[in-house]
Amino acid sequence: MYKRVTLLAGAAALAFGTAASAQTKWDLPTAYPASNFHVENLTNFVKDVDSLSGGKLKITLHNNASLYKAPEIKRAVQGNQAQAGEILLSNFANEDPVYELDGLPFLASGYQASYKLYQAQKPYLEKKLASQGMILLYAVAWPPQGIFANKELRQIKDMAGLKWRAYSPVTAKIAELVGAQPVTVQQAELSQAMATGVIDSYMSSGSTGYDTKTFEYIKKFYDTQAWLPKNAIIVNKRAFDALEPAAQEALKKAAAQAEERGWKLSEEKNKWYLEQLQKNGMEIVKPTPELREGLGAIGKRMLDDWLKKAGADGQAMIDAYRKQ
Ligand code: PCA
Repeated sequence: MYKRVTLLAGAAALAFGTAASAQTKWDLPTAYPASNFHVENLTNFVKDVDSLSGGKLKITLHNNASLYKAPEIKRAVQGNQAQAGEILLSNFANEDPVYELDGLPFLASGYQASYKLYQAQKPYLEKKLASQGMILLYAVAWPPQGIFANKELRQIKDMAGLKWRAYSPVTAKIAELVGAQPVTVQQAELSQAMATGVIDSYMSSGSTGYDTKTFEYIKKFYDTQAWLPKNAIIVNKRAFDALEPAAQEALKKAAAQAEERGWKLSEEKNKWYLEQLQKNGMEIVKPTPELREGLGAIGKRMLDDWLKKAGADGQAMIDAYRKQ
């Protein structure tokens, strides 16, 4: 009798052990809300990973900065506190110039140019992330960046004195160059910053304008189409290596699908987002040639600075982009 019980217990432990090791659970924090197209895409990615892995890899998505705030997500993935995460690459511009490239104004405007820039940037991005113990799963562009402001902006001089919300070192630098006052605020706190008057303007996409109900506070969107920053989904390398090969394949396949779907969704929804802003009383303004010129000159200056910082790798990225 004693023996039988032990055997049964042993078998149960074995079965339990097998089940436990066959299913892996990951956390994936993002700083953006469920309404955001990146998160919509991520939600489908998580479902695809589940089905392609036959239920062996379960990813829990934590949206709206509920698990980690935007600037903390990268470090959480690096330390494996979260096995995967979504980051805005240009948030990490101070760590390495490769993270800044897609945040530079007027280097690549429009989806096609931005996708080319991504192809030129990708090998360097992967190398940098690998040196930090992480793997790039996929990256998707935000819609083109324009300026939200109540003030009439005919030239960059008119931007002086604006209380300017920055989301990255580059957007803070733009404020400095035009004489605005930069305040760094991530999207999750943006509505509150507008409601309390901490900021009265910012540069971002129609997507963020919609997510944060910017139309309740700001009445104009200057459609400058200055650049398309990207969000990237990254994974901790140790966590990835610990997966069974079939689960690794499932993850990679779902990532490739999400990247393709995400770029399309970004472009399609950009039109929709701008319509929603208009429906809610916002004017979509075509920038004057003077404003475009002024911003273009700022872009040129920032690219020159970037090339100095980024050295040979930077030049190689720009050359690869321009050759395509
Ligand atoms: N929205 C994000 C980053 C770029 C964008 O379009 C934000 O404003 O925080």
